[in-house]
Amino acid sequence: MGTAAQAVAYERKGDIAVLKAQNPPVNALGQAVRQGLIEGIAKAEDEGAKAVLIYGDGTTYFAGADIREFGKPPLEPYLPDVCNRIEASPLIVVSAMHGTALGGGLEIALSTHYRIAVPKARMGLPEVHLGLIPGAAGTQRLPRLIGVEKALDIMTTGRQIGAEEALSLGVIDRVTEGTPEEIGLAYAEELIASNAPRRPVSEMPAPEPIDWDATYEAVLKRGRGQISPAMCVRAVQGACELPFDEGVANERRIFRELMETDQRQGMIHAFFAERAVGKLPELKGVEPRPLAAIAVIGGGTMGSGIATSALMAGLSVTMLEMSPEAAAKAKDRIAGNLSGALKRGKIDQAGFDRLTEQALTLTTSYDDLGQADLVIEAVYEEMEVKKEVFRKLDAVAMPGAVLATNTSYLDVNEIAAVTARPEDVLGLHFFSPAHVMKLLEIVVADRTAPEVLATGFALGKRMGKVSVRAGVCDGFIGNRILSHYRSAADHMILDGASPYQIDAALEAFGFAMGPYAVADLAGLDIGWAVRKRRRAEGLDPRARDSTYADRLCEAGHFGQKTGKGYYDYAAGAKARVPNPEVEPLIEADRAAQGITPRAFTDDEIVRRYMAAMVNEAARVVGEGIARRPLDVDVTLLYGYGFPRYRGGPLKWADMEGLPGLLEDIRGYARQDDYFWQPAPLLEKLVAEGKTFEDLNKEAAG
Ligand code: T1G
Repeated sequence: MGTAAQAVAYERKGDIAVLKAQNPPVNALGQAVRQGLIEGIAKAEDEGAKAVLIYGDGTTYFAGADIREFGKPPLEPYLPDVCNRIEASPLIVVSAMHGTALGGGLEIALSTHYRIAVPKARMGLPEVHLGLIPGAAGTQRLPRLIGVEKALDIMTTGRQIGAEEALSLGVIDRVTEGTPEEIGLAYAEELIASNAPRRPVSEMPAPEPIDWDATYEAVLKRGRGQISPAMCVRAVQGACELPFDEGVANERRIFRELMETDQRQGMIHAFFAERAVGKLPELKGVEPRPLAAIAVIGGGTMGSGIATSALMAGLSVTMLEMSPEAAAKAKDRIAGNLSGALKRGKIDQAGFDRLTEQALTLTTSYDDLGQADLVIEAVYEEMEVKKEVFRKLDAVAMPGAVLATNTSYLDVNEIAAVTARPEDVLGLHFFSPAHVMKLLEIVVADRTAPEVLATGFALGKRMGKVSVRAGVCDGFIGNRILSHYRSAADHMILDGASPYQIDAALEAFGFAMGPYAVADLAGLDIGWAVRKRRRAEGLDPRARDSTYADRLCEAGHFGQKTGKGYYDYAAGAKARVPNPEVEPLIEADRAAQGITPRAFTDDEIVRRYMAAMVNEAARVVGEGIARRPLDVDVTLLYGYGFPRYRGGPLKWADMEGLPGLLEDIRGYARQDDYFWQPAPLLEKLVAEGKTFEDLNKEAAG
């Protein structure tokens, strides 16, 4: 980052001293930037300037404290002191904001006396997404500016607000077109000319109090175990009940406590992991192929979702269905998806019309796929059906077109082998609903060319996905691990636990939904088909099997879509009413297997469930199906509802301690040495005293 003077350039423009942050890529408030601001303010005062303008060079105003400094000894000047120094200046200090003024960035702006932004600027206090709270008096200044309720909404959700919303809330004073420097200088000159007063926010009256305990409890419940949003309430309470400086000290105490938590470690890990996951050595210097027009084969739920996501990413889409009627149904599904996006404000009416009328083409002929840069098949999940599609594709797709299968577990090598261009084939495993779920597993077959992999990542980026490279195996990364930890749960049911206790225990651990509620949502017939396939392929005689779930499906109970599954949905999904038919089926299964049920504690349920997840994840990394442990973490965070504040299963395992987990697994193996074989990688790490994070660091080089 260089010296303070390099990090914050100082320039006089008449009576105005301009402090321009120069710390690419996001003007993070690293030590040199903080020092540069302090020195710049002092210099402006010494030189007798009448106003100071602060803005960011490049793409954005300050995007926050430098997250890379977290967990290391803090360096002076501390950000709260920088804010106080700016605010205390006798000069008028103006912020001109563009890009994303986030966290400490917005806190710097709140310590200036006037704030102007370009229309596309966004801002917020996203510290809760890092397991923290604002730590540079944001919890003290923002409520003074806009009131407690609105300030808490911004802080506890960590959401970004646009310039217009910020203006209407009172966070900023002006929204003006132009460059930050232009609009900032003009505003500063106007303020000087009108002899405008300084406006230190800290000197504004303390905001009106609210019912702090009720608000704290409500926010804590909404956090599903994450604590920092609720701690924002206590910091803001200090803004109402304490003098400013004591309120800042209270905020700092809470901030420092949170800095030491596993939740902060987990969430910072998630932040960097979701950025590292797209950085693969084999992609370095590899140019993706052009991506303007894609085709989707199959307009069912998945195909329509994929088409919707591509349309919203600005790609033109040709949707192939088997008949005009099916094509029309696909168009209705896509229009339905897009009207949801319209309602959520993701697109406007003009965008909706353009996407449905111009960007989308329907066809029933493979001949119309000859211009597509990339084709994704999303047809019935049956190998022969997919092979037939790829034989036809091979005959019509233009040379260099990327041919992708959306299969969720079938062998991509086998599909590629029916074409004369296996190097152009890869898997693009979207998650349903494909236009909403961010996870995309990019499955690399043996012959997939590097630029085809790069094209998969480029498509994922265009669609706003978090893409993870996966090797070919049954279930790739996520579904393979899911299948294993679901089996651990099923085994616990056979041995005495109930699906309802398991769901409750895992929701207390932080999952949005327990495995049986998830199964009801996805459809029990999916798992039923997998179990039948696996039995047909031949189950290892040592593998534990169960029949209660099959009996439930045979009774026509597929979960939410049939009104009953593990739960009875007559009273609605949120009611979580157990289906009384389930327990007798479980008891019959136990009796048939001669099992005497025993009690499970919630802790044991979580421990076994997580041990199975970590053990299979270690296998998936050890076999190279996932490149690094962080790839598994990102997959489980973005596709399987793993609680973000725990960082992902392998980050959680590191923080829990690998030796203890391995000891548990070895203990479970004494009861079932088939299911609970310790993963070789886990044994190796424990033997070498290493962690999964060490592997991530080794992979980063
Ligand atoms: N510190 C350090 N590095 C950061 C960073 C930050 N705050 N923000 C981004 N980066 C890196 C990122 O790792 C990536 O690095 C590169 O910049 C581009 O990021 C006291 C304590 C700003 C919206 O939480 O939300 O202030 O991979 O790929 O998609 O109260 O980055 O290139 O090596 O995400 O254009 C609060 C976090 C901090 C903002 C830009 N601020 N950043 O998105 O680029 S806590 C945040 C973002 C705080 C105070 C508290 C996004 C972005 P590399 P990118 P992008």
